[in-house]
Amino acid sequence: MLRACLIMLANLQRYHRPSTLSEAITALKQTPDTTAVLAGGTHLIETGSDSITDLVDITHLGLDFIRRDASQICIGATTSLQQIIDSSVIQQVADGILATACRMTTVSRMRRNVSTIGGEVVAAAPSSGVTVALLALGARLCVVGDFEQTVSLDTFYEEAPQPLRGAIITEVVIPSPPPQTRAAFLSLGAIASSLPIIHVGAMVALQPIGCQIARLAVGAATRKPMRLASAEALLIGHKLDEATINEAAAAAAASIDPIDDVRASATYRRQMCRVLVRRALEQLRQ
Ligand SMILES: Cc1cc2nc3c(=O)[nH]c(=O)nc-3n(C[C@H](O)[C@H](O)[C@@H](O)COP(=O)(O)OP(=O)(O)OC[C@H]3O[C@@H](n4cnc5c(N)ncnc54)[C@H](O)[C@@H]3O)c2cc1C
Repeated sequence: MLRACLIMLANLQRYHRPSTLSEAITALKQTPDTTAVLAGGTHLIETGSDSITDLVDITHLGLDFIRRDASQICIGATTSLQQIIDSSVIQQVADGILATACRMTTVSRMRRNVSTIGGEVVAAAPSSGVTVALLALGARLCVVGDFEQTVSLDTFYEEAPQPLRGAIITEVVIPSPPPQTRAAFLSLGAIASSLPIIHVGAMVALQPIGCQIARLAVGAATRKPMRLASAEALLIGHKLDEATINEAAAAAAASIDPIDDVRASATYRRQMCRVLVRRALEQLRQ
């Protein structure tokens, strides 16, 4: 992949291979406008930007790990999608929706062996189900640059312009879901191997009195992956009965500004948002 990157980036002048995080940050800050982080490199070779003069390879920094403690699961930024699928820790968290999303994001095992969770989050390709599952899981990012900070993934996508110049995502952190948590990830494409028309991720913590936590997210149908806040608000404190589910699904569909392209019209995507949110919530109440 490195060789492909070196060929595809026409104006590349320097390749940095730091062995510590602080060396990587220093290299990034020298020319922040024209330096890119190299993780799996699959997005970089696809986009092949002429403006990139420097690559900072972060694959030797020990950032490929999955750790769980009582309150959270930490996934290092260079952990590959296949490592996530194979992790028994990830399979046990929230009905394994992150592993499902990694599997459904691409049928190519070769790409899953190379693509990293950090690259997936930053590239935020419309086809990525990983970002949608992470939003439903309430993920946060550890970002290290001039200083270290934690950013929620929804804030990361809401903020523009891209806040990552001169900084590196080191970890994706998923809060441990409370007991009685159920989650679902649904995806719709013309055929299984084609680019998706819409992804929906849902997570609820169900109590006898109703939903204590409710997170819904959508991707592929919208320009950026996003939470469905108005639909979530309708679920909090309510049981997942037919009326609540239908109301939340309608609110979800009304709240998005769908893409209109060759794969599906905006009208169809809005309708499918309603259908997939309803199906996801029906799945969670069973
Ligand atoms: C043939 C092909 C098929 C593809 N198919 C799909 C698909 O089906 N679904 C899909 O979702 N995507 C697809 N992609 C896009 C791409 O693979 C993904 O967006 C993603 O997995 C990139 O991860 P990476 O580790 O390879 O990232 P890179 O290419 O290494 O990086 C992606 C971007 O993120 C930045 N970056 C990476 N890691 C960090 C970090 N830790 N901190 C800060 N910045 C960082 C890089 O500088 C770059 O701008 C495809 C790409 C190709 C080439």
